[in-house]
Amino acid sequence: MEKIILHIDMDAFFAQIEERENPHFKGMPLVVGADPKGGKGRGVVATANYIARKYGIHSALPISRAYRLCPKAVFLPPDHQLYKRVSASIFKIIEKFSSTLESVSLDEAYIDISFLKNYKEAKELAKKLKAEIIKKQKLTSTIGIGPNKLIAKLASEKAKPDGLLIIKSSQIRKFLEPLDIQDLPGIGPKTAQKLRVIDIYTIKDIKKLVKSKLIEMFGVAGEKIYEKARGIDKSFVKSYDVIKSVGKEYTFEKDTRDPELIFKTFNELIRKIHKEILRNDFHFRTLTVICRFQDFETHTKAKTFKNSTNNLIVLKKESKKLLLKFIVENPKLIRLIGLRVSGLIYKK
Ligand code: TTP
Ligand code: MG
Repeated sequence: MEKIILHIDMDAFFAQIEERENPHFKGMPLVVGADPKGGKGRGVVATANYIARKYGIHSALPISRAYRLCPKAVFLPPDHQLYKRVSASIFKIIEKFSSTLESVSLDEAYIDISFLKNYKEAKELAKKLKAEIIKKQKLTSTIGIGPNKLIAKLASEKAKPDGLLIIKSSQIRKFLEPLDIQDLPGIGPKTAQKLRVIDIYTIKDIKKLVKSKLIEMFGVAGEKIYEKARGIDKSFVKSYDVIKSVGKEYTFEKDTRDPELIFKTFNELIRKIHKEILRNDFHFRTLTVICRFQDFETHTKAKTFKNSTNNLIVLKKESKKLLLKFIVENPKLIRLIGLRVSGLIYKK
């Protein structure tokens, strides 16, 4: 089945945080990085806000060049501790929208949202995610959505700043073809130069080259370029808890509060997870119940045992207790339920 992948990247991350912390800088060109020392400074630009970018200032540019391009800009040293704290808060928000999350950097992540039924729902989720980051952190982000990581990332790059762009499978060709070769991840300046020499400038041009030609030019990387130019990317969203836990989720056909249906489904999840635990000779210490409500709000409840276990009766009893709490505490309709066991120990 086709996947739905979401890529999120904060806009001008360090600079935007500095603007938030120092509102009097709003509307001015702002550069975060090394001290320009009146044009004599060494070191580089970490990032610049979008106003400063209009002067040609961007990440990794020597700070002395940035100073020459716009001497009146506000130049600030980076406050990494602050950015890390903000990043952690943002990831806490993102996590609530999908348990399959891969963090790429402080301000960038992929989440797998294939549990949604269609792109309309994906758009809704993306809007909520953006809105929650604005509400809780007063920061704008950009989201790209597509059938794989490559397309999701390229979509968000295209939509920056404060954007949301969805590229469905049927739109990939039209979206990719006009892009510059260097827009394609994996094509750096050197690869691009070799391609330009043979009059290849756009992704559409790349498609004129047969696979063997690309392999001849770039080795294994050539094959990847061939695939990417066609929007093909088979890589997974590498959730860090994938191996450390066993989990299953189920999205109901229709949001529900029918206890019979909910518990019947839950029993099924328990049975599947238990089977997987036994098959892998795992014992677990923590179990987590996940409940997503009709408005996508996702909550988890967890219980950690003193000793690890693989006992079905314990799993059933304790996880159902947690699920029951959700139902009692919250009157909203339920969209998805999930169960995960973690703190796994291999015991034969
Ligand atoms: P990016 O997401 O690449 O850039 P950005 O968030 O500033 O701008 P946008 O996404 O809107 O294009 O990087 C995130 C942060 O990482 C950035 O704010 C600063 C830091 N960074 C560096 O310190 N050096 C670099 O060369 C890059 C690219 C980023
Ligand atoms: Mg960013």
